Amino acid sequence: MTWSVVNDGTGCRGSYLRSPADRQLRFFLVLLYGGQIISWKNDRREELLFMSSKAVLKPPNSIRGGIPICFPQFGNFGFLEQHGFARNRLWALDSCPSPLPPSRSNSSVDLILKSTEEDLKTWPRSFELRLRIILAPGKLTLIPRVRNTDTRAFSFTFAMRNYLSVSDVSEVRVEGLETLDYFDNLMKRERFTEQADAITFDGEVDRVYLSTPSKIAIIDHEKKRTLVLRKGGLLDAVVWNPWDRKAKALPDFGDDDYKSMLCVDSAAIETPILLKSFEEWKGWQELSTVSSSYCSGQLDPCKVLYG
Ligand code: TA6
Repeated sequence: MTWSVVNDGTGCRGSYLRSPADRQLRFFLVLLYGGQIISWKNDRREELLFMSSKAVLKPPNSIRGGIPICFPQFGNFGFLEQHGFARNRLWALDSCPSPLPPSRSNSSVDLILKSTEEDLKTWPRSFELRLRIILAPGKLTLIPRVRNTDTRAFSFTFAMRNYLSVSDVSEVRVEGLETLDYFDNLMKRERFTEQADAITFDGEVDRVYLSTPSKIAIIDHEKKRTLVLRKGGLLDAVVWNPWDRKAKALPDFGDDDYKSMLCVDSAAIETPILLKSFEEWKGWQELSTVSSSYCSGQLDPCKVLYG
């Protein structure tokens, strides 16, 4: 299995990594710009990730779709730019990734982002952010690691923002977050407790769910497909859909795009991650597809969530 590096020749977009199409392995595209996965397809070549119809794939903008990395700050939970700067930086191939347990899949790639003189002006802490991406049949695993290469301790918040492609968001259910507390970003981050037995969507939602279980199911009735998000080292989860008014207000978001996307992120927000000098933090998330849904009666969300 070989990876190919494609440079789009404009030079300003950095390079693509594309795994050659293989019946067993899924199509997959990651940009060095933002260290961002922008496409993941299943063996029916259906795109599983959302990309805005108005996305701009050029610096300095962040790319509205795929899986951007929010670091060293999530949202406006701090003094830095919204969602930090990692998503607006050119990452590199990590030619000598520090060891990780071998993955069963032979389709993995390692990316790295190191703090630059420029970064140190806005966030005076030196770091190395590594991202291992592993592709396996029906599964996409991301393993981020942050090493504090500074002489002082620092803390950060973090998220892997999963822009998921859905058939019709008003028909989607998210299970696994019931009864949890959450910060509502639409209500000045006031804290509430989820009363519903599943999250459904009929308007803008922008919430940070706190200390969630490690499994969350995103059930797409129409596509008879459930996406299962498993995560570790990332206690929180963000659920976001801008709905119509916010979609119109976002320049890089198509007016109707909100109908076919949902963000369900793995995150560390409520309790920032503290790293002493030369310490390293590791998190992980795995997205996998289960091809059935409630109405087929074949899928019992409880089985998905609780095994
Ligand atoms: O999910 C949280 C959030 O901060 C929302 O409030 C909304 O602004 C969204 O992220 C999009 O942020 P972005 O900077 O990508 O436009």
